[in-house]
Amino acid sequence: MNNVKERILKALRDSHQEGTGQPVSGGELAKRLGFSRAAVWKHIEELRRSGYPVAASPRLGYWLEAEEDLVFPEAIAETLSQAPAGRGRVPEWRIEHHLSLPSTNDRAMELAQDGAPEGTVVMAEEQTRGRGRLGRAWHSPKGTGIWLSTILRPACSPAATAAVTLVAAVALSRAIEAESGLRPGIKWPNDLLLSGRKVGGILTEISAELDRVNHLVLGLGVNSNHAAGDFPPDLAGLATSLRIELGRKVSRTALTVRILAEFASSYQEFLERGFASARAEWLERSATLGRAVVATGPTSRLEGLAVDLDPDGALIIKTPAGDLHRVTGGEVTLRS
Ligand code: BT5
Repeated sequence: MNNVKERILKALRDSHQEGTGQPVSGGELAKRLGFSRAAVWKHIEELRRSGYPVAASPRLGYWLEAEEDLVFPEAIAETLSQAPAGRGRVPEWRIEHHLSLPSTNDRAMELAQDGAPEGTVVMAEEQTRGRGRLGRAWHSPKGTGIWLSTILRPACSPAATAAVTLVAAVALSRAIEAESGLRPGIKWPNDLLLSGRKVGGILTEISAELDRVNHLVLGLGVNSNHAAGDFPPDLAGLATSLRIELGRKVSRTALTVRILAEFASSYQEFLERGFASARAEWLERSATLGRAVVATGPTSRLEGLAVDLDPDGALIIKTPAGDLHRVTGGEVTLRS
């Protein structure tokens, strides 16, 4: 988005946040930005065409409708630069915000290939081809969730990056709890569950050589503001949103700030001390341990009890015969 539009959005948002709920008059905007009223009008029209709900009244001026449904990239960057927890290894988040993309992971992968730095974040209001693992689809309709991917460049082996998904799951669960009071359980390796239904998922993709990671793209999806009827029939019994669980909408901007801040500090700790500290919290937040599970791989099927998470992040399953197995990939289903 260009600078002028960001400044107009900021002026509208500031007036909203001051709690006055007052529209900003065209004259006032023109004065603040140093433009003519006609130029302000033109930019507002463009904002509206790109999907921003700017309301206008000839007598009152302009204001934003449904503020909690909008993500403000500049507000996210500004708040993060002030939050101590946001100053982890990632010195500066650089946020690229789109109204629509096929997949934020695809865009982040392209940017990473072109040399974009660690901390580059791609967000989209909607994804038209959002992806889960193993070629599965991720339902990402407009304005109802957080669809975000970030580029990381950890100096570690490809094998060690599996733990980044688990570190991110802990950070995501923590951020959701801080923002909503709800405490999602983590289902190994990448699902976040509330009331037994999926509220978020993580897709980690890497570009690597045999012993060295070039870059990693961490994709996070959180269903924040879906109403019950917003899920397609095939997800109706499987998925939930923070709004459904809480009975009110959440601010996607505030939640995004929390997610990035929590992740920055967890990631720094992971780089300095390895997976140990996240592991302890993963165990506390786990929705998998102590449950009867079925682990399926391309050619294998294992039933048993999930009993532990090993120091590398592999799930330990105990079969009815008492054997312990390490599971490092594939699918794990909870049995009721
Ligand atoms: C995941 O895959 O859970 C990873 C999801 C990652 C999504 C983010 S959004 C930003 C970034 N850009 C992308 O393109 N992707 C990432 P997996 O464990 O394979 O789960 C996929 C399964 O979850 C699907 O087969 C559905 O059953 C279910 N599902 C799809 N959309 C869902 C949604 N919005 N909420 C809950 N469940 C969903």
